[in-house]
Amino acid sequence: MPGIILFNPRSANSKPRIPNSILQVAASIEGEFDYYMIDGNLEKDPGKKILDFMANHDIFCFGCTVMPGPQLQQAIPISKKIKELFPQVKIIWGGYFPSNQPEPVLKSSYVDFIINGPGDIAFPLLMRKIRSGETNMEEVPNLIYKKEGTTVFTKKDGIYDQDTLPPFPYHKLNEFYPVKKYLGKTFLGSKTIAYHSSFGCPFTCSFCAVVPIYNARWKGKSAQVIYQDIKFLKDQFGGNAIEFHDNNFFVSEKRTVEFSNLIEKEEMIWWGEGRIDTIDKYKDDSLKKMRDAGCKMIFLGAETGNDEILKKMDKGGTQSGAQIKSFADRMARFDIIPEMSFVLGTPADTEKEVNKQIDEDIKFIKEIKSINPHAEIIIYVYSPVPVEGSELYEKVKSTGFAFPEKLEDWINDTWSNFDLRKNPLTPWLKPYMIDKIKNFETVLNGYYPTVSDLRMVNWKRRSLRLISSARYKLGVYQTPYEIKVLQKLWKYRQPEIEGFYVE
Ligand code: B12
Repeated sequence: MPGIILFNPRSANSKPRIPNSILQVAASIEGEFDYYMIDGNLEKDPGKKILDFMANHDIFCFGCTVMPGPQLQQAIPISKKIKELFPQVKIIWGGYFPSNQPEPVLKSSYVDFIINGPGDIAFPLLMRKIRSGETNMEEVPNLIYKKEGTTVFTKKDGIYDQDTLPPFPYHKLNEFYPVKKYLGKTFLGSKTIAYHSSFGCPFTCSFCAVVPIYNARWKGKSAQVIYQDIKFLKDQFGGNAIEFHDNNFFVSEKRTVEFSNLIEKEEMIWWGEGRIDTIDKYKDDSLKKMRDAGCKMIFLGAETGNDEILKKMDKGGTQSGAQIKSFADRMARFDIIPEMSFVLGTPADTEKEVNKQIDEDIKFIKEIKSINPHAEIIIYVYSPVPVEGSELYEKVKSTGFAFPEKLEDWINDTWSNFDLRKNPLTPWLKPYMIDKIKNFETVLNGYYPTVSDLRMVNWKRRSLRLISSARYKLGVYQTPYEIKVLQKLWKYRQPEIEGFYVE
């Protein structure tokens, strides 16, 4: 039976983790279509593997998951080559990049269809229509494609009831790549499971790529279903820790506590992403239960200590600078590590204002560390996402900022680092501002090395702290080469770039 290739392009210098994007897509066609999973994180030359496979098998569709950033380095050239050598093969892209940037993707003329958001219903229906030679795709939900030069967006479905979706075909993945290979060592455990238990987020922060796709909706699997899946991965493949990859795992206190009650006896350590104002509403008993059940660290979007800017970012909810500080203190009392991410360098009317805000955010971050020295700090530089109509994005556009219109331009030197949110080259951010942010980050990571880098043994931590202390205390961040040299020598890992996986 003609088959489908599902491709997970390589993510930059990070250890492979369970490719949930293509695994969930595989679940939607399991038993109906033959499919082959190819993971760029585990293939020396995935392009050659895919083309050889197509030359020797009857393949009618190539499905590729694409996040912005390094995954484009493989997704673009491989898709282009396939269209050249196998023009009859339909190329379908899904994931955050094509969903948020459909025009350059479809204008490339080698991507036929984009799955806009969840593909659980859209993909099997699209496959059936393609197999039966149908050309009218209007009834396929969550689809974007070109029709006589016009971009067609079909009806967007609400988020599906996650408990009703088919189980992930881990057995099938195991045929292509041993699942054990994906359970890497992190500071959470020696066999860390990457698991995704919900879609979307109830909030509309205007710097977040989730918003244009899910529009403040959220749906999650029940605690029971999550527990069953995790128990299966523990018993079958020896998983002993969990990274929840949800955009917002902690939306429901009831679900979190229910899951904690279920997972506690399994003695697994886990990490997930949540909101400060949501979790701050949790009862002390709930936080204690979470900690007792293995919740060690929570990734939290703190963004900035400036309430005006939180408002401009449509952070919504009740989050404030004062709450971020009190929450850092509260988390210390429950021995849960708050991993707070900050977004520096948002646009303002004058260069002076942009620079002043960066100084304030640096001062605020140091306050958080003095309140809770165990708080982990992640620093991002604001890189625009197309949240049309939001005050922030309108401001961005007014500065003349525009995304590349040509797909290949997204992998040229200028733009390939754009989405890493480290140096986005936005018009209002001057190079000296980026240097200040990066130098502060170096000194901060020198004085407080991340707990997640297992290779940073104590004597290395103490040495880094020693040489960074004067700079950190005096606020002297220029040219911190002595710290950089040691961080390079000891291959210091930043979790936001490389994830937690060390082996
Ligand atoms: C796991 C993950 C990673 C992993 C890599 C995972 C991998 N694929 O190997 C690591 C840690 C390496 C990583 C790194 C980065 N990531 Co990341 N990552 C995620 C995360 C947390 C989960 C993705 C996932 O597995 N979701 C679960 C699956 C089931 O959902 P899904 O991908 O949405 O898939 C569904 C649909 O989208 C659709 N679909 C998706 N793909 C496909 C393909 C086909 C063929 C079809 C039919 C359908 C389809 O159907 C699926 C089922 O319904 C997401 C946030 C999130 N919760 O989704 C961020 C996220 C995608 N990453 C993000 C970013 C920015 C990055 C980095 C650039 C960060 C950095 N500064 O370095 C790097 C670079 C990545 C790269 N390109 O190499 C952003 C993207 C923002 C944007 N502008 O679009 C996100 C959205 C986080 C955020 N909230 O901002 N990431």
